[in-house]
Amino acid sequence: MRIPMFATAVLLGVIAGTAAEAHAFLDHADPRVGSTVPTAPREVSLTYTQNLEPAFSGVEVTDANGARVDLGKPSFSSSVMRVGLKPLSPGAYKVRWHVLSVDTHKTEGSFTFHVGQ
Ligand SMILES: [Cu+2]
Repeated sequence: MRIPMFATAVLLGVIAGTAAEAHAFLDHADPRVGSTVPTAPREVSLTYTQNLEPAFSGVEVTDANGARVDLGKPSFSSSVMRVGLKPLSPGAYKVRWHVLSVDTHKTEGSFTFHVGQ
């Protein structure tokens, strides 16, 4: 029985390790990461792999000159963070986010999307 018990312990260790690493990573975004959208989006929606702690999470959207184009305070619903956008002209936009997940781990990242051709 030693081998099966050892195998079980290893398996449990793998499961625990996976849970500890399960921070809130960006699962998907709308507009999608790196995408080009034909018309200006009204908001950026970010969906994470875990529920978020709104008080310690935020997002900024800037244009090619570094000027803010988001409307400020994001809204939250479980694992989703949204922020409204000013009317965007064609061009490149950068989304910078940081979140604190309910497991108290911080993650951050950024990506761009394009409006227009
Ligand atoms: Cu975590």
